[in-house]
Amino acid sequence: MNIPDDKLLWMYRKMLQIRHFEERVAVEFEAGNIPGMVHLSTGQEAMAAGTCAALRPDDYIVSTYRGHGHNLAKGGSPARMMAELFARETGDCHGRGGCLHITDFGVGNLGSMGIVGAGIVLAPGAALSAVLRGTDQVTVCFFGDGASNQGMFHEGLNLAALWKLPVIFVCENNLYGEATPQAEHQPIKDIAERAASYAMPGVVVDGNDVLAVHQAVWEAVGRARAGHGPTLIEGKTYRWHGHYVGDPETYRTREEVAAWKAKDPIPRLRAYLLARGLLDEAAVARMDEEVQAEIEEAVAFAAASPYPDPAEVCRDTFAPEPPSAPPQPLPSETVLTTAQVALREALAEELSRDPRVFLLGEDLRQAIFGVCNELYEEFGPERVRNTPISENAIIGCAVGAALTGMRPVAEIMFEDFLLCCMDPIVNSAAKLRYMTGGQVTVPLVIRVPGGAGLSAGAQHSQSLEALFWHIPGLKVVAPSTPADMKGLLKTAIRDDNPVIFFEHKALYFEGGELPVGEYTIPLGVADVKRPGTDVTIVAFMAMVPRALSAAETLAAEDISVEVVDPRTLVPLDMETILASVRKTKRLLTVEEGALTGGLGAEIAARVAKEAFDYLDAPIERLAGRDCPIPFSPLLEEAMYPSEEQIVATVKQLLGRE
Ligand SMILES: Cc1ncc(C[n+]2csc(CCOP(=O)(O)OP(=O)(O)O)c2C)c(N)n1
Ligand SMILES: [Mg+2]
Repeated sequence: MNIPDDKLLWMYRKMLQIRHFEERVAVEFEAGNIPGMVHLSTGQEAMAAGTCAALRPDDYIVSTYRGHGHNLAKGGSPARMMAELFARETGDCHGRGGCLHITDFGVGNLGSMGIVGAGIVLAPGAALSAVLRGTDQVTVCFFGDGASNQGMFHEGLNLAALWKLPVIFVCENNLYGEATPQAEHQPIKDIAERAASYAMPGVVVDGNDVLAVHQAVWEAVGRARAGHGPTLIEGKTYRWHGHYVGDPETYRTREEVAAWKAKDPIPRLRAYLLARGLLDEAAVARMDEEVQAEIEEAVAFAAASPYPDPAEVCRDTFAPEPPSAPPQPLPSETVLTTAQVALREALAEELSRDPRVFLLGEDLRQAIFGVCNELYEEFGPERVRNTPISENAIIGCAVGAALTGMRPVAEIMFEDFLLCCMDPIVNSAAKLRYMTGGQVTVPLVIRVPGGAGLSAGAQHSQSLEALFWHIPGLKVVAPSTPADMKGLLKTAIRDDNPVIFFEHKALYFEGGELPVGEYTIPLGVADVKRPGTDVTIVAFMAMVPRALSAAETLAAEDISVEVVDPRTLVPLDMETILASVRKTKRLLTVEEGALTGGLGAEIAARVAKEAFDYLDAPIERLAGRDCPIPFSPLLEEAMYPSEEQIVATVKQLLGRE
């Protein structure tokens, strides 16, 4: 391979920059100027420089907590990265990310993952997004030898290979995962061997030979851009420092470290450049001085920069709301239909309206609840994407695509399976905007059927809304009628934040009035499903029809119940709930999820704080029992608040037992 002279010099300078930057970081860390932990890649510079030399500015990388070198090689600013490590407002992530999460979106660094292996499922999403947008951008995913044992490695490589996505998986095999040598964490020596099981090329290179790294990546990039799919490249390399600065390093010998230092990639390339006459000793010294001066400037910039303002600690948890249009009345003409039809209409309208929207999930072509079945026929397999049974890859892919300009709508087949992909949901989707200091937006929707009533047993029936309400950075929608489902789903798809959209299975086939035509419903606006004056019931999802039925029964006894359906948990319309409680002076919450730590607990706490003086009775909560969900219909029904219990509790609140 004939590497142009300017690229050879660029790689030399880049390795030098990474080396000086990181060695200075070690000094500043030990001087107490950098909080937390630092993970250095000293010794591995050829991997970052050789790889990124094969990329264009508009290509993407997904990085790791050992990512200073990746960021510099992709074009990141040493000054902003040093300021980030110094925990300053001027840092890349405004002090929200630190060493573990160095990100410079502007140069195509989509993020550094502190979770081992997490990036391996995001990279296929960025690559898919490029394909769907019709560009030939490629995505490089850096990860370590240890990460190749994660389930996400399997899911990510399988999906990328299956869909022939333009990803280059670059494994920096530095022979250790923290303190564990490779021989103790996997039964193979060459991780690249694993490529064979995904029918993709697997290449082993000397990771301290920048020219070998560059050549392998260059070829892989060529294949990826030409539509021939991903490659797994393994570079054998070594980190000179421990896993982190201060690591006691009891797991390796000084001799081993010395032997690898003798294979330092920088003098190796220098010798080649001197021999080729591309550099002379004077030029070498000059370049070294220039790079040192640049690092000196970076430190001075960082040290002189202000710290972030503690008053802004929550900034960038969510993307800013677009200016809100005044709420529109829903179309007055309605048809009697099901939630399934309402959801399908919402998806079809948004797919037609916005080319950035696409659907992905398991069995979308012929699903159990069938919301997407006809959409597959109508919009085709590119935009309604059937996936392998790989929940991490489904959500990871959606996150990667959302970061890079698409608006994916992922379906997880049952709510219980959300627990199989908690990492991409909670650690990636919910946090990426915040921990990058607001550099990225993650506009994705996760639709998920849940709840009980179909004798589906403990692993297909849970109501986990409360669990996700607890995660800052996620919006949570939990509707109860076909009309709300349609209007809220359309809004969720247009939202710039990750939204979990809970759909109750038992409501799919319930009849309901659906407004005819185009409309949306804003998130964060509760709906008073029935006005009343004596007691407020705040009910959720399948408990809304039950509460309405109880209210009807109670009306016959001259008890007037107001039923409030919050419809969304994040944002939560406390104003409507408080206004109702201030009027009725009594509150009952009714939900299907477990009582302990449930939705009612949070609402009760907020009402007790904001409207204590108005309450004429203690707040009551009815919820699912604190046990797993049983199979037998009799037992299952005993799990949940019955209409009779709702009636009895309302009477108790009024002292009319
Ligand atoms: C899911 C997860 N498990 C464990 C850890 C703790 N941890 C951080 S780095 C690391 C070693 C990873 O090794 P490797 O993938 O080889 O990367 P390297 O650190 O060698 O660059 C571990 C176990 C983590 N951050 N995330
Ligand atoms: Mg390692």
